[in-house]
Amino acid sequence: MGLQLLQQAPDAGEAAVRGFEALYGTRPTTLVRAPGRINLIGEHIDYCGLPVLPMSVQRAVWVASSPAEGKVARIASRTPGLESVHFEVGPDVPPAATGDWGNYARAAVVTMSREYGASTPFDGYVASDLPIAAGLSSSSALVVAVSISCLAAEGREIPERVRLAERLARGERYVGTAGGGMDQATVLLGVAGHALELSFDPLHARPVPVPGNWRVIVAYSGQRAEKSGEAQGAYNRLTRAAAAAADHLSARRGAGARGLAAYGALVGSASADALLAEAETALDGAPLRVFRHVVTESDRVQRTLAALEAGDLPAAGAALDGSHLSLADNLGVSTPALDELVERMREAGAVGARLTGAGMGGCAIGLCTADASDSVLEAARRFETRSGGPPVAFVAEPSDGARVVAVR
Ligand code: NG1
Repeated sequence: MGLQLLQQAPDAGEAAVRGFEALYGTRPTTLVRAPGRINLIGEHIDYCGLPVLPMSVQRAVWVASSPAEGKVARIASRTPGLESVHFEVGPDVPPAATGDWGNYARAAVVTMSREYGASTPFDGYVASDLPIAAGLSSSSALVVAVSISCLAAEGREIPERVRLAERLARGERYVGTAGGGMDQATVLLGVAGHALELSFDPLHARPVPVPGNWRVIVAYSGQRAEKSGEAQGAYNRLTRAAAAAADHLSARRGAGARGLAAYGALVGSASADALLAEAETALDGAPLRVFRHVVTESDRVQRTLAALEAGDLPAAGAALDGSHLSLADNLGVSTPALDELVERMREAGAVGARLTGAGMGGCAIGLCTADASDSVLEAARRFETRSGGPPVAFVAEPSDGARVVAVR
């Protein structure tokens, strides 16, 4: 089924090359593919430095590019939601208004300039078969693809990937979201057929094979998951509440670590139940709810990891269901559409389902056996048709991380 969908999808790589030729009148010298990702589990905890379990998928953002004369990088697209931008290559490009997608391209070039000394202007053209602003990390895929294109204009190859992912996680904060490091790492470090156990500070990626009879269905809630304006504010408030909670508990214990950096030691110090009991006496309001989510979600990541390694699909499904509930109840980042979508997938045979990514719109995933995948996919498609959004539903195929592809 996944393969059929891939064949039906427009060849976005070819579209990037053709778009480039039509606009600039020459053949591009470089073509970069940067995949999107789903997060199997471990939501809203990467910014606490806690391990997460995402996988890169077959849908990707593609950038065709060539070095240019002058000082300006031009990045064009006809993909809805991605308008063309141009700006001088350098370390101090000012961001445009919050929510302007061009800020992701600026973030990439500013980071390449600051961290790798990039200074060569380039022309680029973006095409994508990854839905934009749907919670599948189109933003980080774009950041990674533009970064690699920027270095290619200087004649350089993809630098050491773990370091690059860490630098881009910091670099993407240029757009105003206090994000964690999951997305850039998954886009760069994905391995076909595998999920990634990602741990942070320092970043480490351990590929974990996905059992052959497991399927992950991805479907769209019909609501954009755009991190501009209100959604960006809500995301940043969650990170502040998470920091306040850890800060308070850590200080109470007389421990040295503060804020988000305190989570590693806190979570390692006691069971989830013991930590929650301690938090109930010390915290209230948003910090208590967010802490409850972080601690239980971290525990669910470990359970899912064990289930993945043991091929225990029901155990993984139960963890996914628990994650969705906590994201809805403790963090308030689900929506009625996401709640209904996960319910429809469960009814159709998913052993577990949850929103994926930051939430507040975007996509959900349903975990099922290969046998149940047609029925879950059908249910997801029926939901998408009813919700009136673009048809997105597909079977996720864990794919390799970003790469430079020969221009055909
Ligand atoms: P998405 O779903 O791509 O907006 C965001 C953050 C992640 C992570 C998730 C929630 C960015 C670039 N990405 O992802 O780091 O915190 O939310 O788990 O900010």
